[in-house]
Amino acid sequence: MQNLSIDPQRLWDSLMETAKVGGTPKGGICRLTLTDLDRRIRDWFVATVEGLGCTVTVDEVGNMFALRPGRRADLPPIAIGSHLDTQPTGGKFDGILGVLGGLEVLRTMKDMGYETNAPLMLVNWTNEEGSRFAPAMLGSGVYAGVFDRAYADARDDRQGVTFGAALDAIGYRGTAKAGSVTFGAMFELHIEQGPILEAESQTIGVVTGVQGMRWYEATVTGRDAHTGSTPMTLRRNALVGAARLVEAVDRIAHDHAPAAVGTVGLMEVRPNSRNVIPGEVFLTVDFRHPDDAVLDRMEVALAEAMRTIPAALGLGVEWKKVWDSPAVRFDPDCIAAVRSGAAKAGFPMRDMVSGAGHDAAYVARVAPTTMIFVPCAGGLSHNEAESTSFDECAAGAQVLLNAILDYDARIAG
Ligand code: HGY
Ligand code: MN
Ligand code: MN
Repeated sequence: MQNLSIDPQRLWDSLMETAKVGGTPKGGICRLTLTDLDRRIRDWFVATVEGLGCTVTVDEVGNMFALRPGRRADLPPIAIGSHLDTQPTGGKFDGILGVLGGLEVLRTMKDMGYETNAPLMLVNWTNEEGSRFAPAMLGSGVYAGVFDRAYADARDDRQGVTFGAALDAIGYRGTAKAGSVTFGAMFELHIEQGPILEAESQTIGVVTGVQGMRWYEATVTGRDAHTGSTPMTLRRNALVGAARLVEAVDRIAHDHAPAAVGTVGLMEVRPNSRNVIPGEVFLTVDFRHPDDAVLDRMEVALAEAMRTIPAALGLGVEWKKVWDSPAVRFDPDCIAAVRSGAAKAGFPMRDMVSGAGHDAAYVARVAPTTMIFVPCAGGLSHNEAESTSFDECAAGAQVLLNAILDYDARIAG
């Protein structure tokens, strides 16, 4: 197995160049899934990997697979995957580092004329973020058989546009059946999106799994009325009920500290007029914990809050669970390849479980999978100020390359 070294400047230049597709004045990226900006970055992806001699397959939910042949076609490809879609106020690195880090691995191998035993496959998963179309990780979820295509196609955004219509509109509905493009393992490079690596001065996170995640939606109903002429005793203010539910979600998470997190991140107040008492509020709940049994207890507490808080204010409420992604453990052989890759590069490392969701969580259901983390400044992500340094990006891509070479040698026996 040769010592190959990535080109840190080329990686950084690609990160900065592609960040312009949806770049925001504050230095972030707003490149929502299945928008024209997503189409542009997908077009760039196809042109770039085809320029390296890869062949690109797109499946029926827009997942993109760039195949680089290896010496032995009898071996299943080793995949490197992540996502190119972003949050509305996303950063330059969330997801993108994983795809461009994989691209740098392919570019390095081409430069060095290096041929792996197994083919390699660079993957861009559709709608990892789940911001425009819930749930998150939808493309990799359909690939792994968690959702079917019809479910994905029917998911709609807050303007009523469906996933299927948006995918067709950008021209990235491929012909390959979801799950039909197979590989033998997947490695995902990603920023940690949390504070641990930076706080402990570690360069590499050896990710052993992903915590459990559950999303809920609730609609609280009261009655629109005049803010000036309606006595406080006659009001049915849906926003007061929603506010107390926000407080309840926060309390439930604190009650299951230190590992639990709970967030109301999206709220729509209707009619949202300054002199109308809100008659309806839509809100979302995001619960996470490494232990699914604790999530069960948090869900019971949420049900109690939904039962009691609106009723005490004379409000109605309808709520449901819209996503349940159980805790995931990654593959020991893949993890060993990452550990070996980080040791070979001489970077300090520590094991950790991912707080954020990733495509790797669903891909792990159908292929040996693991992740590599690098720090981000202050642990900040899903924020335009998200920042990972030149050296940290380079370290992640080098460890990714080393892990791929290590794993390739292992499977070639
Ligand atoms: O929600 C998540 O953790 C991921 O960023 N989609
Ligand atoms: Mn991500
Ligand atoms: Mn994200």
